[in-house]
Amino acid sequence: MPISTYTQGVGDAFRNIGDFASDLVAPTVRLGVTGLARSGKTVFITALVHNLIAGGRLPFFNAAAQGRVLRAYLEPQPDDAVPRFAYEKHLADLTAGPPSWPESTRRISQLRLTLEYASARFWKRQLGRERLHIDIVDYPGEWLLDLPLLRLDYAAWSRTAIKQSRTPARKKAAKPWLASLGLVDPTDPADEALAETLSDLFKAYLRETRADPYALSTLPPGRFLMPGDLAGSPALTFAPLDAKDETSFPRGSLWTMMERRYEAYKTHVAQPFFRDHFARLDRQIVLIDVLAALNGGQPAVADLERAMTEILESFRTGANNLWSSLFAPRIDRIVLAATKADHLHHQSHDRLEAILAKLTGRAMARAKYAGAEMKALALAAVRATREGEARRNGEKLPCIVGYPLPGETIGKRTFNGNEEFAIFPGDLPPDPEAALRGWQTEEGDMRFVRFRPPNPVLLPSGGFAPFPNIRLDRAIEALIGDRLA
Ligand SMILES: Nc1nc2c(ncn2[C@@H]2O[C@H](COP(=O)(O)OP(=O)(O)OP(=O)(O)O)[C@@H](O)[C@H]2O)c(=O)[nH]1
Ligand SMILES: [Mg+2]
Repeated sequence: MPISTYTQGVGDAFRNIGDFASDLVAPTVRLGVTGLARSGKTVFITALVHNLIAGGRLPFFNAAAQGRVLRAYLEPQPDDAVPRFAYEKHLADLTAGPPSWPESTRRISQLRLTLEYASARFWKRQLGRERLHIDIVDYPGEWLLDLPLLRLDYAAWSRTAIKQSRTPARKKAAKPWLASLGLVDPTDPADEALAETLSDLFKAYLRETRADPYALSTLPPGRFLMPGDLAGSPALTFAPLDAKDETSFPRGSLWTMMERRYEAYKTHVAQPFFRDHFARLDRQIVLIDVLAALNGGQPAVADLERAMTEILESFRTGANNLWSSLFAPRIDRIVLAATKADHLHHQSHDRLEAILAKLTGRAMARAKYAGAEMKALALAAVRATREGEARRNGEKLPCIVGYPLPGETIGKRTFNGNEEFAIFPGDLPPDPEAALRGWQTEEGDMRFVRFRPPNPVLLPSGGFAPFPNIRLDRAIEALIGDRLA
């Protein structure tokens, strides 16, 4: 028997054992995808999964570039109590005619993607193809803001929340809530209707600061704007009260009622999330809409920095107190990604990364200290624009071309969603510091136009071509590349 056939046979025997063995012990990596509302979580997960299943070109994802990813497919997820990420529905939206962005999602969801791959190591490869389960968990970044609450009692939280609402950036939005708060005596008897009114006014204030023209990031409690399935429950119907100089409150008072609900929120809402989901993550990507904040001007940027510092604080592992050892995740790699980079010409992508690094610099240094590896990058999970050159006043200028969403306006022009249009996005400044102080183009304030997703490309083999993207492969490599070695 020629030697090659012989070794082939041995290889096959090993391969069978290998397949069998990996069925029993296929390793799992739990990948958290988070970010504040509208930061791009749903689009990112859909594009990532579709690119892997459809075999997209991912030159900076080593395993794919080396042809070692043999197959990618979805499998039923192991956690029966968590809603499944509606991959098929989101994909259908993105590939419809005309394509549209998926709907906003308000709660946690999960999806299991399995990769079959060949190891990069020769001897491991002889044992046959390997399997890796990737459990992708999509959850609102707002929920991470609750971690500090676990350490605050109701009185301390009330003081902080009232102080924050009086800062210049928030004062105006908080006015109606603060006005009613001023009329309330917390020693008065508990009153359900009053609790509801105060809670609604407080939530309205938080909501307003998220919208234009404030574009501020949000404050805890995280479920006030992202209630998941808990909207309307007593654990979500409370608000801060002004204790003034009181330190003790009679039983049955408004204060004790609010305090009890605040504690219920911590015990029954916040803690289970950290224990059952957050603490089990291995890898994490945090998506950040840096461009929206730059668009909102200096106060929006400063506030995003605050929110990101608080969110990233949750990832500090190893700090030695009981609280952190209970809830600290075992995350050892974190990717921070500025999304929607397709709103910029490629010359500015590195600049966007530099701005993100600056914005999250302090928080990153602390997390590094705690042992997690961190990387900042700019990406577009679904690239809605292409680059072009346009002539203006006889000068050739780099521009981006796409289909503005119906209702978007530029000057006097309103778009219907079916016209391609070229815009000059303007360059980000080379000095990230300057961008954080407030970014202006030569034409004055930068204002982004939102584009619809690109036209889907149907493949002869059926199915759709993977979405064009910017640096999605680098994000995948940074998140799981080492697990496919
Ligand atoms: N141009 C462009 N727009 C994007 C991209 N990703 C997201 N967007 C835009 O951002 C919006 C929000 O994206 P989603 O993926 O739904 O964001 P999310 O974080 O899941 O939002 P919620 O579910 O509301 O928390 C989309 O509707 C798009 O308008 C991208 O890669 N390119
Ligand atoms: Mg979503």
